[in-house]
Amino acid sequence: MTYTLYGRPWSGSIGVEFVLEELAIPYQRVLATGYRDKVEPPSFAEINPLRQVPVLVSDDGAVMTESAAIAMLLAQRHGDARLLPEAGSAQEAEHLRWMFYLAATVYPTSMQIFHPENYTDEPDHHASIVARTWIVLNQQWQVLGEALDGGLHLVGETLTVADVYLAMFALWFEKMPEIVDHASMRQFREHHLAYDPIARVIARHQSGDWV
Ligand SMILES: N[C@@H](CCC(=O)N[C@@H](CS)C(=O)NCC(=O)O)C(=O)O
Repeated sequence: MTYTLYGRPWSGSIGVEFVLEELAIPYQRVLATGYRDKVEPPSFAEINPLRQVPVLVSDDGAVMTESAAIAMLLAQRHGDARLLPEAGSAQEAEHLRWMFYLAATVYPTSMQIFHPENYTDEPDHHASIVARTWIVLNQQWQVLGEALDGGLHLVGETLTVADVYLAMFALWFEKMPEIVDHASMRQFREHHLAYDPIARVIARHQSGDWV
């Protein structure tokens, strides 16, 4: 099966790219821009009425949205499920918990920092929203750092899709001075962002050769 990934450089689609590359799944990228007014390509608004990326379209036409769900689906379908803990194990439950935490808690908090304009009509309020949200994000960072506890994996001793997905957030905040410096998160970031295929995806974004 091959896929089409609708995304934008450095956006939430990069976490899906990490998974696709890690599992060596063939895919093509389509740049989706102008999500507010002028959507490019125009078909993107029909594919995802929310006009958000990432969107993954399978070659049978099936549309999948929600970055964490896409990542989990790919991990289930490909690579003999090696990125997922054993079905029925305690680690499976733990893994599910972290995937939801990242998608439902850390992701929206991140968006509030990057796009305060989506949370108020008052430009004067942007700075205070962002400042308050940094406190929230840094609490979440501590929680993640404590879960890692000096290790390189959120769950168990091997790479799971939760690690690959967490690498996206580690990348987003890598160079931001406001992020709390947690030793475990720093070690996680240094290891996983330098790990090929994640490093290969990042290099492609850095080179501007996204599509
Ligand atoms: N819950 C969604 C969130 C996706 C999301 O917020 N994507 C951002 C880019 S990182 C976007 O397309 N924002 C445009 C908008 O929300 O209007 C997911 O995990 O895929």
